[in-house]
Amino acid sequence: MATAVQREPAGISVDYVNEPDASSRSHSGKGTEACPGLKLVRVVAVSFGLLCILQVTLNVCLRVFVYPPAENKLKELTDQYFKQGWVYLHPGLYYVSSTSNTWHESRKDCLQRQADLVVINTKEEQDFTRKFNRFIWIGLFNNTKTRRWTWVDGTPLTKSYWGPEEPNNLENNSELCVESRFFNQDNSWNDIGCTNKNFWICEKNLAL
Ligand code: MMA
Ligand code: CA
Repeated sequence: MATAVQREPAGISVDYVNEPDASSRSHSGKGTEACPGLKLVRVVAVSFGLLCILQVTLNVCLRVFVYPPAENKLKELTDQYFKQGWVYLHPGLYYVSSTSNTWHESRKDCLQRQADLVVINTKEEQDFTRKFNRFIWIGLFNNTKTRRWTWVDGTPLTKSYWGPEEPNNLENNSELCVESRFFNQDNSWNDIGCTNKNFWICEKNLAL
């Protein structure tokens, strides 16, 4: 607080020029003195506000950088696979070959891609195999030990889409592999010798 000293011939007196007068001093001090809890309330309120802002910022950062929403994750993943020629058809990823090969070589190619020949569990998957107007190997084969049609994932055949008169084991009693052949029909499967050369579809299931 600035002070000024005035010298007067009659004696020395000190006048507080810039000091508020007594009445205003007592008035300004009155708020906090009369209500000392108010300052504490203000501090608490401001701290709470700051904490809220911090929390929101933290949540946004976690959302964006650490735990992005599932859709973002899926988008990132499918974008990566798309570049390598995979197609996303919920809930799996499918790779359609651009060359043809035997059933076993085709399966080997899928395994090298950390996938396997397609296992058809839904009508959507069945229709997908017909879209390409080609003979396509699927992951179904005749297990010579059990003599049952078996999927490459080990599950037995329940819902099937055999073409008319199929499976007929026509070729020398050795039609042990399955292709999607009659692509113009809902029921497109044919049993056929495994050494024939076809295009193939690999399937990879995303563990999300
Ligand atoms: C071929 C062969 C068979 C299939 C018949 C259908 C002539 O044999 O692909 O597996 O059942 O065609 O006509
Ligand atoms: Ca056949």
